[in-house]
Amino acid sequence: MSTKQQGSKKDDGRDFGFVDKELSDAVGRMTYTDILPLEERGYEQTKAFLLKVVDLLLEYLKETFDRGDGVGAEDDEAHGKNPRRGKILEFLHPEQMQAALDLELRDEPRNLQQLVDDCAVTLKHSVKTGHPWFFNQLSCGLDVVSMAGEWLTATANTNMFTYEIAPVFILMENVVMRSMRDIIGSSFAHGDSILAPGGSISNLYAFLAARHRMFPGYKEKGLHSIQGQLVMFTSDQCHYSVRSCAAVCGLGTDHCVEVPSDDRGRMIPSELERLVLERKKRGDIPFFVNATAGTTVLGAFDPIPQIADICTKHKMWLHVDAAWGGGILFSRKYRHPRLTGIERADSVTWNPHKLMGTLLQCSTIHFKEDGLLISCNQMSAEYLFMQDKLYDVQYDTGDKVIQCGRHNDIFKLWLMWRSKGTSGFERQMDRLMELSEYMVRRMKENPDKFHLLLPEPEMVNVSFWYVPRRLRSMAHGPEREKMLGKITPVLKGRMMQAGTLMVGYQPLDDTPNFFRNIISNPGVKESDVDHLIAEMDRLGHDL
Ligand code: HLD
Repeated sequence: MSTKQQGSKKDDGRDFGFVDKELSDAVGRMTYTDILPLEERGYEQTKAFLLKVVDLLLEYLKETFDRGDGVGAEDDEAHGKNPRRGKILEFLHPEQMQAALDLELRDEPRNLQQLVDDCAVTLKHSVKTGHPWFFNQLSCGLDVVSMAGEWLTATANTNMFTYEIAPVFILMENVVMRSMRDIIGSSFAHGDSILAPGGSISNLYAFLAARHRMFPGYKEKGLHSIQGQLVMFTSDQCHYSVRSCAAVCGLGTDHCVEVPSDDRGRMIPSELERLVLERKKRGDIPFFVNATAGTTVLGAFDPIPQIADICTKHKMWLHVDAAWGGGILFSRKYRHPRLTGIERADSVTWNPHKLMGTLLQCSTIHFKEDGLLISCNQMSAEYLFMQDKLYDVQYDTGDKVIQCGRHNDIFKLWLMWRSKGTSGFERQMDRLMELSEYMVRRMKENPDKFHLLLPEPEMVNVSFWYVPRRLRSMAHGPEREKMLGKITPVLKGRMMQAGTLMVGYQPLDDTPNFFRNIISNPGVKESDVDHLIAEMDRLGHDL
């Protein structure tokens, strides 16, 4: 009897990689009741099943680093060339993907061979975000040590809310958070930190702590305890999550004031002060300023020292959203002037899953003042946070946060940091910046084909238009930008169909669509930048 349970034309994943995907017939026919935990004598078949899954993961890893040049995934003598060689993805439209995959849940159990095939099919159709030609997102790359950490985390499968059930991980969290605060600056040494599910929630924690610090009555009494309209300020280039704080926390987005930025995307401090005074004159209460260290599109750094002066003068909380740019703190070469003054902030968001390359997701929020998180968020759930436990309950973190269960996002970062050392992160940041400088240089060498929006980007964001042949002799101006803006998504579509390059694009205010390239994958080399330059031209010259 075949161990395969479905006879339809759906993709069975058998052509994914060259690894032998067949479990023995006996094990392949087994189901979940024959392995751990239900079958306590089922270790051998459990192991056989898991080793097959690990084989598939390693195959995916090989493909992730395969540029099609024989490095990474090997071809197989018996089966020929891997068709996914040098490809980031094989694009299918949602309805094609739907038709290709069997995703339906059934009443009956599926056997272990089917589950192995399910894993193969899933990996086969996934986008290899660790591929060196994937320049699409702020988080690119696949750090192998961090991945090993994630595997361990999944197996240890614990919740981070109490020391009781996560003793080692809680202590690691303390060590890593303290190290990150030390890097922000000595003024943060005695502060507090927590990991959050994403930078947006980290920013929300900053908002909540700031409001609690200034209006401690809000927690019990709510909106009526604040006599006046709270107002927050952020640049017009900030991450949209800052505006979301205003919506979620009852201010309303009208009271999240957008401060104009300069032509490089940096908040203009004199505009901030003007808008603060304007709101004060109306009787409002300006209380929170978000400075962005590394904007999403242009990678701009708001001038923190000047913004900090205004915050001090008007008694406002200063939050620095360094979700993106935080990694640069490691670099003595690039830290200044970009992040100069960050130690004057009251709170800092910093996402290791972006520039530092920790696996998704890993987001942190740091406070200068200790005790605020617990005082702001504590609900004292009696069934979890008993005060008469065997150990010092200060090690329980669950009552500092607005969620209850908290995923273990620390081990993969801790293990990665152990592997590189702090100096390794510094080298990584310097290398990413140097590679971005190389890309800018290469584009400047080809001014007919590439038009840079910023000739000297502050970070690893490189924003540009690709210029096809027919527009190369046209003078650059609003007319040509409009045409390039129409070509950009078409070229992106071609990249995805070819599967050989992924670069993000977007419009920005009145500027039509342009590409935003990100180098945050430490596996990228100069030759990958050269590939990008050549591939864009190959796919786009006739547009
Ligand atoms: O908000 C964003 C978060 C990420 C990320 O965590 O990779 C925006 C982007 O990426 C992005 O690539 O624009």
